[in-house]
Amino acid sequence: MPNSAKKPVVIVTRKLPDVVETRMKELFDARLNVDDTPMSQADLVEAVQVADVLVPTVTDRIDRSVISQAGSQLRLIANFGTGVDNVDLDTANNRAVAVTNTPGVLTEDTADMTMALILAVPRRLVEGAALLKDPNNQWKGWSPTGMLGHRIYGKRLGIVGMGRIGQAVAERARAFGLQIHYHSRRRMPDEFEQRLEATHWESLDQMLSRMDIVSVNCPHTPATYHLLSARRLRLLKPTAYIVNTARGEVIDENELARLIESNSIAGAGLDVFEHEPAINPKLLQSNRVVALPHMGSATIEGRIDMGEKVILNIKTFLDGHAPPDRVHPAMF
Ligand code: 8YV
Repeated sequence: MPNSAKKPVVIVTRKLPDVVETRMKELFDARLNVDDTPMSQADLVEAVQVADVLVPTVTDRIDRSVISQAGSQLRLIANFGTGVDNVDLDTANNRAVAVTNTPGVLTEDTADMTMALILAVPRRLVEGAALLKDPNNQWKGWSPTGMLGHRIYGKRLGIVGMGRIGQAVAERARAFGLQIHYHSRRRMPDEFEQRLEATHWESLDQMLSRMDIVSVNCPHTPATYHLLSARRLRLLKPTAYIVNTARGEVIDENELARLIESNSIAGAGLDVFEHEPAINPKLLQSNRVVALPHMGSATIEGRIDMGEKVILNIKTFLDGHAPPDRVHPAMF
């Protein structure tokens, strides 16, 4: 039977896992980016002039200029990702373009990566591995004072942002014997605080000055831009470590680099950067920094789940129902 109904045009800005793309091609008039070349602002404008639905990622800046040049057929921006700081939510809302994201499905992977960095930096995992892989391998065997790092058991972990990922980090960290502290817009229920023996700090400043490890797990919003400002970073103890798997913009990266360079903090585990893909070179030069290429949610399972969520949001929306992961400007 010929299908005379025109399928909605769905433009996907980056290459997604094959199974996700196959399903999108079945359901929609999907325009895919097979060679994964990031789209320029001009490409994005061209896309929103023909797409019914745009599927961008963190690498696309869907700003006021792009959205205001969209054709009237654009009705949904179904972000492939949880953070929506790449989308101008207010402009989308004013133009009656709905926005959805993919919460929940990358919580565990991102929390795992956070925990990996919490272990890797104080225990010098990357330095140790590099020592053996160095073609001029200088390792002379075990020594009582070789490769000494710092114990994490019993140390104070301060989690900035106790949303889904913050909570998943807290659960893991507790099992490793860390003391859980947190600063968050919303205080957690008593049950959570009691079970994890978690201490809530009303004052971020006070928490920062007392922590051994700080983990950033809040979204990037206008309110959290440089939340860890130069002033606040200077409150950290010189023995403190900082881990960020959220967004680079939450930390003043240049000040962090200065503090690392001057030994004013002990180290950093960074999966995200303020001006990706650019990274302050001082961070890359330091042995006390473990830097990763924004791979917190980079598991094939997670990326397929994210694609599934994108498809579900598009389908539900186009069928005339409220998509499960609709984002409203007031939520951020
Ligand atoms: C994603 C992320 O890989 O979902 C997020 O907010 O930061 C990442 O884990 C990326 O956003 C995909 O667009």
